[in-house]
Amino acid sequence: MLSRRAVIAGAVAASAGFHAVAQARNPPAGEPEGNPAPRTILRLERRNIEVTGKPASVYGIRQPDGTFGITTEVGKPFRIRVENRIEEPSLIHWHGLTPPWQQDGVPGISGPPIAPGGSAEYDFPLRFGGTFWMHSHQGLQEQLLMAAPLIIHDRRDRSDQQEIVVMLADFSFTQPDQIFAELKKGAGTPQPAAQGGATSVAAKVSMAGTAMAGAAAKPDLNDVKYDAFLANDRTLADPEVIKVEPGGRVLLRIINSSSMSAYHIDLGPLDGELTAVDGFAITPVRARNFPIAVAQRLDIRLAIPRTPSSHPILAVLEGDRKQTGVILVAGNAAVARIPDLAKLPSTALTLDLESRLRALRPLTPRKADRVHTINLTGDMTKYIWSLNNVAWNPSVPPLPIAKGERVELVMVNQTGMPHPMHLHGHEFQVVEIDGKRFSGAVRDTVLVPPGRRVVVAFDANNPGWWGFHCHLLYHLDAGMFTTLRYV
Ligand SMILES: [Cu+2]
Repeated sequence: MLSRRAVIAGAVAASAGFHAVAQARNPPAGEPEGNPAPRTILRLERRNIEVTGKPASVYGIRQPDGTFGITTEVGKPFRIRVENRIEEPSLIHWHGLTPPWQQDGVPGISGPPIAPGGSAEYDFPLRFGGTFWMHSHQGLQEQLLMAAPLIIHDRRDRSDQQEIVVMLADFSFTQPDQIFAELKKGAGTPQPAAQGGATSVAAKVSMAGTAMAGAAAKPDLNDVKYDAFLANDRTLADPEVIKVEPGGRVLLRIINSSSMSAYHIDLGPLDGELTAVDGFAITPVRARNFPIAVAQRLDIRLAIPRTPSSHPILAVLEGDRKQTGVILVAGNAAVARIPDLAKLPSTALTLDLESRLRALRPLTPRKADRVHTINLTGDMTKYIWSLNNVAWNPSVPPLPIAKGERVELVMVNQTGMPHPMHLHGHEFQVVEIDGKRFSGAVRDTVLVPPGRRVVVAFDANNPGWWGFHCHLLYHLDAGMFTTLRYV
């Protein structure tokens, strides 16, 4: 998925900057005797990429042969050793999977982070296939691209289709802790007037929409001003160009690994068939434009025209003209240069598509045994983000639930910003939007726009201590996080 150039640059950086780390080779307790499936090694590394012509030092999650993330099969055990080769503690979360809770990768909840030079081992069954991803849940490492694809093949996959993974990310040359400090410092002050060419951090951090707007007000979007938007590590100035078969079939697996940015996927004149969201099958939806919130995934099938042609697959930032993407080329067609600004600004993401999605395999209909109402709350003037007006700290008690229950989470967004809400360790079904019940998509991350009410249902079938949070990185870090716990 990534360019050979980026892979080579990264490999050079890895060999120059890091020495081999001695690993404990003892099998973890409980590992079966005999001939277990080989363990896949994933290394957390520094690597160098080029963004808008300038070098950037970022993180990566790669196998020893340079493969980003992992592609595996349903039914195989997920047997992984994560080696931490960066200079600070880290821990990787398997976004959307349902491991035993101690292997979920949330520091302070699932377990301690992996120290520099250390490693951790994972071994659990994969219950379902689909498009997933992995990312650091430690500090703000995700902003430095500590993320990778996690693809699980299953019976839905066809041998006659070419699979293309497109990983979207937002990028800043400003360090993440500085971005966060500026968000906190700048919160509540009016947006500075346009300063021609000013590139100070303060100017990059938008103060737009500081009032905690109600449902009717214009939503407050994109509170970090990024330097670039990446698709598979590259911008449209030098995009990844992928050869496809004229007349062939393509499966796009689009992963929004951005820290703060949502997009509209623009297929141009091609009709796409959306077949899964967050890995879970839906009744297919045909369109040329699909919204994707932070942390969500879209599986989109395309039929490539028979004539030689090039097909940009674009992601347009919500409420903005900025765009990124990859180019599919069928036959010997010329590759046109695509500007990194769309002709018109896009709209804010809505729930129009979400309300039309129908799970192919919905939860068994059942009355909820327990309902938790979770108000999405915040104070933009202090850049404090919270759930039920409580900013997360380790003394916050977990939401009580019990094993075997059908649980519903009622999320009511009382802020002026959209929040993509993610539950760990369980897949949920969207069952209600603004009071209207329906059998919506099964997924792991759902967008709750300002003023809206979204209800999800899940079965408490994976006991442990689990995170539930807004997936906007700086909202999460500011406290928009809580936990559920049951035995
Ligand atoms: Cu949020």
